[in-house]
Amino acid sequence: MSEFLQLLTPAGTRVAPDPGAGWYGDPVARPAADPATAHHAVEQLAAHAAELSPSDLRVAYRHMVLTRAFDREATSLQRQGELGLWVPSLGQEAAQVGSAMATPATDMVYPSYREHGVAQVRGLDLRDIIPVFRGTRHGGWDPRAHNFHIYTFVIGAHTLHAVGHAMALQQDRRRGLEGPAAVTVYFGDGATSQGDVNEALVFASSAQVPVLFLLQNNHWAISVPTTTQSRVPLANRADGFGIPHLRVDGNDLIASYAATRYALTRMAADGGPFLIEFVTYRMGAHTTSDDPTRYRSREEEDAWRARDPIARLRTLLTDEGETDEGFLAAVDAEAHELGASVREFTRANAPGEFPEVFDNVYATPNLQVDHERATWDAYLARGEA
Ligand SMILES: Cc1ncc(C[n+]2csc(CCOP(=O)(O)OP(=O)(O)O)c2C)c(N)n1
Ligand SMILES: [Mg+2]
Repeated sequence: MSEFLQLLTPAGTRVAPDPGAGWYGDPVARPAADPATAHHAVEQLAAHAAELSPSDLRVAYRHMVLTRAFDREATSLQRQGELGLWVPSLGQEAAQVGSAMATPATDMVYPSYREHGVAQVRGLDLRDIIPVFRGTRHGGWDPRAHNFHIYTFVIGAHTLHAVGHAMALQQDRRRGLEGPAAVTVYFGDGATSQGDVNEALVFASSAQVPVLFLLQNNHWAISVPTTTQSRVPLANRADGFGIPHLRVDGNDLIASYAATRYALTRMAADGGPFLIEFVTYRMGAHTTSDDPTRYRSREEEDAWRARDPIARLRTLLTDEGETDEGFLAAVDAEAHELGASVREFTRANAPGEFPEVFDNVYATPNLQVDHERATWDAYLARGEA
């Protein structure tokens, strides 16, 4: 029985879903859903994997390479003192790009703080992430522009926001209003120990709202290993909440895409939540303030480097004759240009005044916020800032 769903091996070879299905969990087979058997899931997952055309795979490859280039540049910029902090996504590109490519543009996405690959797929200008880490702007971008919420640094808090959002969608639907189908939320292995995340799972299950929990198990919560967070695979925890789940090779672009498509399709049929655990690895430091050599071995890092998500997809594309030197070189050139443009943007990026910090606190006018805005305006007017 396989540990997780894999459709593309580290050697870059396609494989069929293993019907042993140790990666599949369904504590409550709901009548409205598809016949929720592991066998049925195998067929559906294979069908979703087949949706990815060669051109889609090239798009995915490009997203992953650009994300990595952006991440590498931002890491260097922090080292040069241009950013206060950076949170690397290195190694998690397949889980992020695969799941994001499977998510409709109309569905709201709640990232945590490491989802640069999801931002890239949603169409955010990646440079918009920079001011958050340079300390020049609050939030960073308009969440409505790409249905991509601002980063949340308070571990797990946004899982509750996502569930609340999904409850609103459910209410709209009951009133006969058209709207997006689901909400997705990204969080980490460490976050699963947080009260907020457990409350979010309870509320999502009790209210049966369409929220997709996308758990990136990158094996570490700063210096605490996943094995300390849980004695069972994290996906199995969803059983206790009555939430169906999949455990997926998060370094496998095809499995990450297919699993997300499967989950969203099933949620559309039965309305309830779903959880996917992406088993991946944080190849970089937790943040640029962290030194992973203090708590993990070189052997462990090397073992995961051999499962690199980008190399795996490049091998597949090459072996299937779906790419050539021209395409690979063009993507590399674009990545190089992105790095240069991020560098230029960052160095020129000055602190803003971000008056919008007062704008989005409440939907309607609020006396306290009005007072705070007036105090801030008066402070600026005195010229002491
Ligand atoms: C509520 C809260 N508690 C503690 C922290 C400090 N903190 C920042 S990141 C982190 C670990 C998170 O690990 P995980 O959920 O696995 O996500 P990863 O960083 O690995 O992506 C902690 C404890 C925080 N930001 N918020
Ligand atoms: Mg983690």
